[in-house]
Amino acid sequence: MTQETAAATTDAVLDREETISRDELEALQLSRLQHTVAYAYDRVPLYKRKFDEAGVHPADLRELSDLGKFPFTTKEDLRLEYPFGMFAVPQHEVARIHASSGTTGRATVVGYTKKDLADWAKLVARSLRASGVRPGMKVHNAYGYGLFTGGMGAHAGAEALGCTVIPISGGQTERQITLIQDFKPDAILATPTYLLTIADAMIKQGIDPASTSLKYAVLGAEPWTEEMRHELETTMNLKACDIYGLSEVMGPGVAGEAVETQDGSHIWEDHFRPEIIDAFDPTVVLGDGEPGELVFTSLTKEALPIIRYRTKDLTRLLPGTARPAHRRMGRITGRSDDMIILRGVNLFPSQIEEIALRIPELSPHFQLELTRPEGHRMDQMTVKIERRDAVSVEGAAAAAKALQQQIKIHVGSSCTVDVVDPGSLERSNGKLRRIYDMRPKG
Ligand code: DLL
Repeated sequence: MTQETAAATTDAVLDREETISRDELEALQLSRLQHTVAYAYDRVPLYKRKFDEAGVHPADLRELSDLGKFPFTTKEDLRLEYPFGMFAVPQHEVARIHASSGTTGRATVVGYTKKDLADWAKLVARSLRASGVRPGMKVHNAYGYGLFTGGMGAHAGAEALGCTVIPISGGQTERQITLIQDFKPDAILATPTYLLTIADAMIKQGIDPASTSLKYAVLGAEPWTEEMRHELETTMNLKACDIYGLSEVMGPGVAGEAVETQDGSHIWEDHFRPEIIDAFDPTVVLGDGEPGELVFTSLTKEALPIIRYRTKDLTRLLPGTARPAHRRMGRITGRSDDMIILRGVNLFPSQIEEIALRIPELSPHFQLELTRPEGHRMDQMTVKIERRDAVSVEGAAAAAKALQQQIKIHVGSSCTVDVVDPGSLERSNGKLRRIYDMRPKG
């Protein structure tokens, strides 16, 4: 597709790299990859040590497939090098630091040079534009500001695109609703579960969520399903697209979804080289289309070059569509460390979301409780899920039975379903916790 035709189909001026051919893109990837690998080796002791131990040298990278010879980087590496051991530039060249809180152990710290920040803003702008956002639009940014990359990352991208940004951050849902009513934004940026919280709170206040000025939602930072997209689009009368990213690789905007196809996020491959590996045998690099763990190598980052970072996110690579040279990623089914193993069956919360939302009596508000009752050797799972407002108690009982059966059929696990009153489960303010693990430790 030429630049003109691409621009015509999307009614926007695209970056040149969005419209180049796959061959041209791969040539760019190779030269950027060769640079990054040498740069990381020369500047970050951890990479030098790991490459030396693995017996590989930057000069061994002659073609893209040679990347498979290089060792992986993990979250543990970043933790061990806490706080700044992975930085490839002196501290005075680091313009910004972000960090992930990390539920266990030390935080993961990431840094950006001025150029990194400019590239990041450009890629978030590219993602937002793909998802329908245009210069001049008002953008309500409900991703959390602070050390989390969501708020400031999305903010800078919306500004770079030429939007008017409303930096509300996450939480204070009543206030969010007032500002949506008063400022009349065109687009909202939030986690899918937080947008659900906002829609829900609107209904409670007697406001029809479909009546607002919002036309686009760009949602990410947690797994969500096509069923959740349908739920949000119909309740709020808007177009909802996915945005993906992670702090270690950059933040939001590693990949973004096109509103005209809504078929998964395009990975911006001029800045990141993705691979899919077998999560259980990482020596196996899988082909396009095959499900496994997503791995990224940065191609342009200065402060924190990242080589073969194991994301733990499970998905697959698909051919590019709206941006033909850039491959898409399928929806993230879950993280390998969020996988529930219930009596030998692997299960992710997103599977429950998918099944539950097909049952009209049930709402998208649910949580999974894992227990191991006294004297039992087997784990048990209870799905606590709210019924929809208008549903009777008898209707709810039938829905519970249906959900239990559907989970047994589609996932293969037996579980208990507890349908609870509307509004009784905790609401999301950002990334929602779905799993409550109450099993005895050890
Ligand atoms: O969540 C960055 C981000 C902010 C992405 C805002 C999109 C929007 P972290 O806190 O480092 O960064 O968490 C990264 O969140 O490895 C995935 O497990 C998950 N994740 C992010 N985006 C998506 C998505 C930000 N679109 C981790 N779908 C990642 C599913 C997602 N999971």
